[in-house]
Parts: sequence; structure tokens; C-alpha cells
Amino acid sequence: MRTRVAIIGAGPAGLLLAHLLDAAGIDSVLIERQNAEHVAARIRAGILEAGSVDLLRRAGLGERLAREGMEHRGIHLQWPNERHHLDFVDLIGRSVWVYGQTEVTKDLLAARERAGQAAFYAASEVTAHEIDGERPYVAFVDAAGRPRRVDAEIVVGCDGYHGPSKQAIPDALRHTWERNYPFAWLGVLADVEPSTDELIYAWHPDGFALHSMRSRTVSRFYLQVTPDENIGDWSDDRIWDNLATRFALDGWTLKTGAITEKSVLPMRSFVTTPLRHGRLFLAGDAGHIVPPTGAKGLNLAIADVALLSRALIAWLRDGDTAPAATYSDTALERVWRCTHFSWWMTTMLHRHGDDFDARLQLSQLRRVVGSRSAATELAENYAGLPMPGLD
Ligand code: RFL
Ligand code: PHB
Repeated sequence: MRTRVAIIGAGPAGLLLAHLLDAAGIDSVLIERQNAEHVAARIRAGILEAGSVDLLRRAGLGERLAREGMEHRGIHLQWPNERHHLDFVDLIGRSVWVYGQTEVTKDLLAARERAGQAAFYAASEVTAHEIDGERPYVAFVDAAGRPRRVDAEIVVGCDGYHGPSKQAIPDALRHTWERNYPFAWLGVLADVEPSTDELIYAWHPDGFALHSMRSRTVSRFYLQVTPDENIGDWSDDRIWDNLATRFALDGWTLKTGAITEKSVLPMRSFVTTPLRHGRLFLAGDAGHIVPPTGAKGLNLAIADVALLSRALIAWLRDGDTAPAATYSDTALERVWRCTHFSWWMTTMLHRHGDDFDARLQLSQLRRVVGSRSAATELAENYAGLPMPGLD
């Protein structure tokens, strides 16, 4: 089988890239390890930057988002006995949107189906070949167990942190940076109306807690736990007790409901460079992972794809390879900014170290809510730097 762009991985990065290429008349084939139902059901990120929302709208994917998404002016920052609202709209004129990654993925899967372009789900043994030459290809075994090969002009690895694409870049050329944090998140989805208008990021002596949401009837919570936490030790009652303690504030009560999902998420920072070698490009989690405290992972994947789609369209439609030549360096500038911001939010809000660290964290939190310039710095990063491709 021949196509112009072979895309490994049908997460948000791969699906969005396929959609943007299709809109420019460039065909692609998606090769995904999981089946489509699994891809659509994964519960992950929940916050879209204003720039991500604009990009999805311009790509014709904004209809359900406008109807079901919830626009937030900012976030609440909390520590014992104090809760402060940071109003991004007031500070920098930009908002963020609550619209789950699950919903973005469903919209993209539906668009892919409408476009009628090829996709192989439940593929195994997926490998990229000949990326140094003119005729790269992807080999894999399809859902029926048949060996297959997709020949392409370009191969894009959108296969997440565990995917094989980055290994196709020679070891001698690759640099990676990784930090594993000494804590994890217990993520909880519950059928209960959110107890807050906008997200609450809470510092607490027992550990960080985050109150997020998915809709007017579904809340999303996270609790800081240890990386080797046994989920079986967290009964629903224990979860609600911990949430109530960490979010406690006079005159405020936490509404409780049926917990429908719980899981433990590791926290890590990871960057691999370069994001391009020959005819192979990396986008999204395949190239970088951030801890979720800054709500950046999905937005960064969207930003990579915005930039990469432009570069590939310039190359494949107009014969201009200049944007592809600068893709890695340009994308990495944003990646490192988001890596720093996510590390900073994580370090400021999670309990680690000793009482000295706690005093520094509380001082930093007071500074953020007490100084317009400190608050603006957080707002600019959280609501997102300008998105490439939207000028
Ligand atoms: P994805 O979504 O991981 O998609 C990669 C796709 O590649 C497929 N794949 C393969 N396909 C073919 N062959 C192989 N050998 C393959 N190996 C893997 C996978 O099945 C998958 O479909 O990466 P993408 O598209 O770059 O999107 C990035 C976002 O998904 C990610 O940044 C965020 O979801 C990160 N993240 C979160 N970010 C937030 O901002 N807030 C969150 O609350 C949040 N929660 C999470 C998360 C990531 C998680 N993972 C990866 C463990 C929760 C989890 C559980
Ligand atoms: C979420 O709703 O899943 C979410 C929101 C904000 C974050 C991380 C996760 O920083």
C-alpha cells in the first residue's frame, strides 16, 4: 500500500495530523496498536488552551466543543484556610476550556471516518524503515495477523511515550532528558456535579489535590499519592475523606457521588531530541512527556501538530522543505517552555522534601496570588503561548 504520509499512532496527535493533512488534500494512513474503541475510551487530559480551541475550530472540529465545552476564566489556587481565584481573562485576555481528551478524540475519529481515509487499528510489530532514504515505509502485522507494509514519502511517529518510532533515530544522534518525580496521582472520575465553578489546585500538608470536571454532572479529581500506591488500598470512602480534607474551606462543602473510575498515574518529565531525522518526524508524547500539573500534555501535542502539518503541507504540496528543516528546533522551544512550566507547577504544589520546602512553596503560592506580575506569568503559561499556524 502507498500513501504520502504514514502516521504511527492514532492518539490526538496522529488523528489531528491526519485531519489537517486531509484538509490540504494530502492522503495519509494511520497505524494504531489499539482498537478504535480503546482509543476513544481513554480518560486523560481535560483542559484546552485558547489556542488549541481556536485551532480545532478552524479545522472544523469546534461544533460539539462550542456546545458541550465549558469556558473557564481562570483557576483557583488553594492552601490551608485560603482559596484565591486567578482570573486569566482579566490578567491576559485569554481563557481556557474544559473539554475532555476523550471528546476531542471522538470528534477526530468521526472526522477521520467521514474523510474515508485508511486506518489500521489493532496493529502489532509496528516498525519504521529506511527513514534516511527517499522511500521510507512502515511494516506491521494487521488485526487479522497478516504482515503489511505502507510505503510513504514521510513517516510521523505519534505513538506516545511507549511507542517505537523514536528508536528509529540512531542512538548516536539522540539526546534524552528524563525526570521521574517521587509521587504519583490517583485519578478519580465521579458522577457528581462539580463543587466548584473552576478548577481548584490545592497544596496541603497531606499532599496535592486537584478538583477538575468533565461536564455539569461529572467531576474529575486527583490526589497526590506515592508512585507504588496500591489502588486496592483506596476505597471510595477513603478517597472522599482525603478530598474533603485537602479541599477543606470554611463555608464550602464537597459534593460526593458514585466513583466510576480510578487509576494511578506516574509523573515524569521526558524530552527526546531531535524531533526529526531524515523522513521521520516525532510529534506529541512520542517526543516529550510533562507531568500533568500544568495541563500541558495534550496542548503541546496539538501545538506540535499545528507546526508539523504546515511543514509537511509546504513540503508535499509546494516542494518547500524549509519549514520541515526547522520543525524540530521550533517545536522544542515550546516543549522546553512547557517542560519548565509543568515542572514548576508540580514542584510548587506537591508535598516533597521537608518543612523548609513547604515554607518555600507557601511563600511562592502567596507571591503568585499577591503579585499581578507573578500571576500574569502563571496565566500566560497556563492559558498558552500563541499557537503556531494561527497567524
Ligand atoms: P497518546 O495519546 O499517548 O497516543 C499515542 C498513540 O500511539 C499508540 N501506540 C502505537 N501505535 C502503533 N504502534 C505502536 N507500537 C504503538 N505504541 C503506542 C497508542 O495506542 C496511542 O493511541 O499520545 P499523543 O497523541 O501524543 O497525545 C498526547 C496526550 O495523550 C497526552 O499528552 C496527555 O493525555 C497526557 N496526560 C495528561 N495530560 C494532561 O494535560 N492532563 C491530564 O490529566 C493527563 N492525564 C495523560 C493523562 C497521559 C496518560 N498516559 C499517557 C499514561 C493520563 C494518562 C494515563
Ligand atoms: C483533568 O481534568 O484531567 C486535568 C485538568 C487539569 C490538569 C490536569 C488534569 O492540570
